[in-house]
Amino acid sequence: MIPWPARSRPRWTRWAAAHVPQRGLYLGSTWTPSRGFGIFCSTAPSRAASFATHHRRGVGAGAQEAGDAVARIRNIGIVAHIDAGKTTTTERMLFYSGVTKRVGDVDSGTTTTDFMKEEADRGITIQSAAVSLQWKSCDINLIDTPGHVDFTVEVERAMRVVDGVVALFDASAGVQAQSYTVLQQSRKFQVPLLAFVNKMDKYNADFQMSVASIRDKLQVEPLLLQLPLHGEDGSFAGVVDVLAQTACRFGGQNGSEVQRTNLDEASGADGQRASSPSGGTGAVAHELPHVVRAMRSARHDVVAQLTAVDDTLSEQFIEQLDATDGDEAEAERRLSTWALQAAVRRCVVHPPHGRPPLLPVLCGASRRDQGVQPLLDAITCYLPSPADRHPTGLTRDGIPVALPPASAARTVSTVALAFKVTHAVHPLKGQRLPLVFLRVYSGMITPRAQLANHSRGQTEVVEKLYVMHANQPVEVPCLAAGQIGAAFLTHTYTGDTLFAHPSQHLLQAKARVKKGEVKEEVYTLEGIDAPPAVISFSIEAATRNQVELLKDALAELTREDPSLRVSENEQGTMVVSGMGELHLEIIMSRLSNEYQVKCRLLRAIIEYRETLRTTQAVEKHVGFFNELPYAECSLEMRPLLEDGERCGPNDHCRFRMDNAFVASYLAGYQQQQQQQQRGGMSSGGRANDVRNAKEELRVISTTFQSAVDACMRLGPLAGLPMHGVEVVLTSFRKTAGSVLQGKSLSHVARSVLLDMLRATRKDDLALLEPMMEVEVHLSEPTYIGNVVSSLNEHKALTVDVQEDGRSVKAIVAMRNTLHYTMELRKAVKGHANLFMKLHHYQVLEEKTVISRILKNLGITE
Ligand SMILES: Nc1nc2c(ncn2[C@@H]2O[C@H](COP(=O)(O)OP(=O)(O)OP(=O)(O)O)[C@@H](O)[C@H]2O)c(=O)[nH]1
Ligand SMILES: [Mg+2]
Repeated sequence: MIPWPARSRPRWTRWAAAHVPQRGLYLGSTWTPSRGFGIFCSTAPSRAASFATHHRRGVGAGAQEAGDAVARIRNIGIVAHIDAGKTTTTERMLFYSGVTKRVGDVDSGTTTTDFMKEEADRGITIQSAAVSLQWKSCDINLIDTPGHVDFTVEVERAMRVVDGVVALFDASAGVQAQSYTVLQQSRKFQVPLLAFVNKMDKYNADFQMSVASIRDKLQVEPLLLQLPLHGEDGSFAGVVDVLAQTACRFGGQNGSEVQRTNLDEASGADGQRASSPSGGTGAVAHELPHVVRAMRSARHDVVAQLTAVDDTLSEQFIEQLDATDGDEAEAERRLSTWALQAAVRRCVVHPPHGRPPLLPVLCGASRRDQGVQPLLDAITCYLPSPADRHPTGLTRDGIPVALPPASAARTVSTVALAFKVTHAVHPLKGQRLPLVFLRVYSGMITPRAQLANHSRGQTEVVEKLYVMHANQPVEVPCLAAGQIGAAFLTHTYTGDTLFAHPSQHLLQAKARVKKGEVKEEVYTLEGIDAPPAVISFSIEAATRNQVELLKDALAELTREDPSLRVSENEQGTMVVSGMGELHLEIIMSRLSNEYQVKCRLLRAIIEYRETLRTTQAVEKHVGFFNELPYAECSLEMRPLLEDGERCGPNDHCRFRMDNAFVASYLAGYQQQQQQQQRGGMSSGGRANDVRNAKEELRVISTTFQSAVDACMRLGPLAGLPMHGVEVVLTSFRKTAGSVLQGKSLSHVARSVLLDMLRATRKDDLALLEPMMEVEVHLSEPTYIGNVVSSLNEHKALTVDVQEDGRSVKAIVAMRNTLHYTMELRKAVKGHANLFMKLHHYQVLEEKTVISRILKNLGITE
């Protein structure tokens, strides 16, 4: 649920079209729980007024205006490793664009986007939060995401709906573990990127090292659009804009005044002299010649990188070469800032094929109010609008199809994706209801619209529409293509697609088929995947009265957070599974603070598994149905263990048919039919026979696969789920009837599999334990020894200190990682970040541990 802070009660703002520009008055109406609706006016273009103007562009606007409005939208995500400064940068963006009147601070818990109590208390982001601002005639919708690995689903769903990403890096650390992960997520959705090397003010900041690590670790070609500018004492003093050939310094209240010095004209052709200010306030006496030289060299590199991939810029460069009699330096100088910026935009929005993508790199220090305005300029200038993106949809058969370009025209079908759910008190109904965040891809959603949820086969009626400003909803008259907003919806979950078709015209998209392109109906958009949980605990309500409250609260929380799972085991104990200790710690805190539920986590549940050590076979087993022999089959159960001791996390139990068996089954079918033909019986043709045989094989395969799924849930050794087993069908023959029936065959498949499992000797089985990959990153490398010894104390299987000397990777049994986060923090005095994920399952050999597990499961040897 959205935890409304005590100091700012929910204020639902409803905007009438009431902007009176001549007199500078902005009118609106608000709803507060205590006072109801009221009209107010302001002399400043407040945040809500700007929303109103922005959203009015969609309503009743002509096609041209609506198209322009889409082109002016920038839906942007800010991603990075934990603590890189995403929230601090967002806070500066809100301030410079006039949305906030003061700059909030992460360390004192006063930022706009970290509004949850848990976020303010810990100084970290837990949930992604959306804010909107206007910058240079663009409407920027910004999603500030968390950097901690436990909240990775928040990044995943933000990446799914944004059109561009700003990736932040800590200038003293370069690419860190989670920066790599979040960038992989953005690549998955092919979202164009900008890089911002933050914290340039730190004593150990190293711009060149950061750029090198971006190049090496992310396999991109950095495009240095800025260089850091240092003061006489060596401290960070601003940025050099390589394309515009200016030096930018930031002064005034919180760096809100940008002073630009032209480096090109004033420095003269020899690059020796100083410069005079151009634009901005405050004059800068001179720039050092080495700054000018560095800028020229960087500009030369940028031109070379861009002309290598962009034909338009190459042509412009050749024209300049002709005009300057082949003087390359002069031709480069004559390329306008605008031409270079346009080329950067083309390369970012449509990355060149067959070579590493170009990644524009900017730098700054948000906490020192340096470099954020140029970053906003770069967002508007280089990142795509919804009109530049070509999202894909899926047909009813799951075939990917390209959606038509984003259009808000009334004749176009409306399609939107629900990417996040929170709970809030409905302003009119007074009840807590799911508030669903939507990204509109096509058409327009208006109040009272009826939307079909194809993902769930339900229909929803939208009442009112909102744009969220962190935890403050602002009512808007519509949500048009390209926009991000929210509505109270009952049946919609994260990842669901909502549709409305004008006059029953289905949304058509182009699908590529062998003979060209055909129009296909778009049925859903691609959903949002939740990562598998890595840690489970049993949870118990403090009193009997609290049990139902706990269940209801967990139901709400799982709806909000798809990476949280709640289940009940065979003993009726409730089990919560999540992405790590911090994730579950936050859930417990929310249960107590938001839901006032008293409960506690009991034991950690280690997800042990069972597996097979040696191949088991059954020959010509006759399966019965209704006491009559139905089919005769031969099966093998084969272990998927590597080196007899480990298997991957995705080596789930599976079924397949032996290739030789499939070939002989098809051949046998044909032979049988030929014999029947010779005996004078009609078979309907050879092609038909093969089709029937293939259909039978399909039925056999799906039936055996579901039998494997069902039978392997309880292993024969300790009743634990089985993992890493492959069941192979080596022969099959029907002994009764002519048509294979799924139900009868399923009975046979299950009984033969259960017989095989029961007959397996204990020595041929083993317990598997989950092994975690633990990654520790240190901000202070002196603690590396403490980390290595603490990992060894926790019986790590392997410990590798990484090349950078400040991170360690280790493989540790999950049972030894419980509470490790807290212990590690103490050992290194808070200078470490720890990330864990399931690495593999390992055969458990320690007799004492095995007997303890069996005892805990109520099995005595
Ligand atoms: N020295 C320095 N510190 C900074 C800068 N930007 C942010 N910080 C500090 O870095 C810490 C983390 O900042 P956040 O803005 O919370 O970082 P984040 O990336 O949002 O962190 P998560 O959301 O928790 O992943 C805070 O203590 C900030 O004050 C900067 O430019 N220079
Ligand atoms: Mg943050």
